Amino acid sequence: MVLRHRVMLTLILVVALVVSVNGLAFGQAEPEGKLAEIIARGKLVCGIAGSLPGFSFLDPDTGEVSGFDADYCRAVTAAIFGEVTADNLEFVPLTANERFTALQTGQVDVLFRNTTWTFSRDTDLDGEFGPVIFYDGQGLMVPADLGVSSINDLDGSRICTQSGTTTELNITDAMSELGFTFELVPLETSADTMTAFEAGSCDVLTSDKSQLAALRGASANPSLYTILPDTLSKEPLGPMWIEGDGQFGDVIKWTVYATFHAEEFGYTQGMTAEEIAAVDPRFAGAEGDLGSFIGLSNNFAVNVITAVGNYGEIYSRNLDALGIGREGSLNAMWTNGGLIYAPAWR
Ligand SMILES: N[C@@H](CCC(=O)N[C@@H](CS)C(=O)NCC(=O)O)C(=O)O
Repeated sequence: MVLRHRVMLTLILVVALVVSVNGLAFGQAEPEGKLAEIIARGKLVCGIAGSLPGFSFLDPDTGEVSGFDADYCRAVTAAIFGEVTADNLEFVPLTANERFTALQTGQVDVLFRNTTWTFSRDTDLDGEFGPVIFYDGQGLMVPADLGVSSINDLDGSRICTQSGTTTELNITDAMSELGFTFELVPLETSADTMTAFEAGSCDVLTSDKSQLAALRGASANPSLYTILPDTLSKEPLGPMWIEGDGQFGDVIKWTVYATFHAEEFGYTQGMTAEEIAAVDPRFAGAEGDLGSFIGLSNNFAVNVITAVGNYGEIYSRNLDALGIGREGSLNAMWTNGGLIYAPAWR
C-alpha cells in the first residue's frame, strides 16, 4: 500500500517536473482583477492631462488625442485587445488635483499623466508605479528680457505654479533653502499658469522642464521666454495604477518594456510580425508562452509595436518637435548612456 503511494507520488512529481521544464502550463494565467474587468468592459480607460502638447493633447476641433503619454495608453490597449480601435480606448483628461481621486475611485484604470513617482504617491495614495517612461526635472521659465540667468537671481520674485503637483512643493523648498522671499501663485491648470505668466502676473513659471518646453513651443512667440539651466528636482514620470493587482501591473510594465526592448533590438512599427519573429521568436510570441503568463496573447508585444512603434519612435513622433532632445539625456537608451533599459525577454 505504502509502496503504491510512493510510486504514485514519484510519478506525479516527474510529470510536474517535465511540465514545468517545458513551460507548458504552470505560468499560464487567465485574465483576472482589473484586466478581466477591462476585457469585459471592452475598453481601457486611461487618465491623461489632455492639455499638454507633446505629452497628451486633446484637440478641441477634431477630438483627436495626441502625445507621448497618449501613445502609451494606446500601447496598453493594443497589448490587451490586439489593436486600438475607435471603441476600445477612452481618454479621460484630468487636472493634477483630480488625477489621484480618479484612480482611487476607479474612474480610470491607469494614469499616463506626466505623473512623478514619489514615496507618498507610491505608499500613502495606494499607488503602484511602472517603468519610468520619461526622466524629467523641474525647471524655471522667465521672460527673456527679465535679465536673469539662474535661480540665484530670483529673490523677491512672483512664481506661478500648478497646485496639486510636486512642482509646488519643490519650488517652496528650493527658494526657502536659498533664504529667498517669494510669492507663490498657485493655479489649477497649466494653461492657467501660462496665461498668468504671459499676462505678467508672475515673473517666473515653474514646472517639469518638458512641460515648460511644450508651453513655450505652443506660445505665440517662443523667443520671448527663456528656460533657465537650473534643474531643481528629479521628476521620474511613469504610469500609475492601484496597488495590489499584480497581473494588471505586469501588463503595464511589460507593455512599456516591449517598447524599450524593441528599440534596443531595432524592431520598428513598419515591420511585420513575421519579420520580428524571424529574429526574435520569443518577443514575437512565436516561441514560448510569455504573454499567457500575464493573461495576454503571446504576440502582445508585437501588437504594441504595430500600434505605436518602439520607444524611440514614440519619442520622436511626439517630442522632437518640442525640441526636447534625447541625445545625452537620461532618456537615451542604456546602450547610449541613458536609463532606458528593459529586463530580458525570457
Ligand atoms: N510631474 C509633476 C507635475 C505634473 C503636472 O500636473 N504638470 C502640469 C504642468 S505644470 C500639468 O500637467 N498640467 C496640465 C493641466 O493640468 O492641464 C507631478 O506629477 O506632480
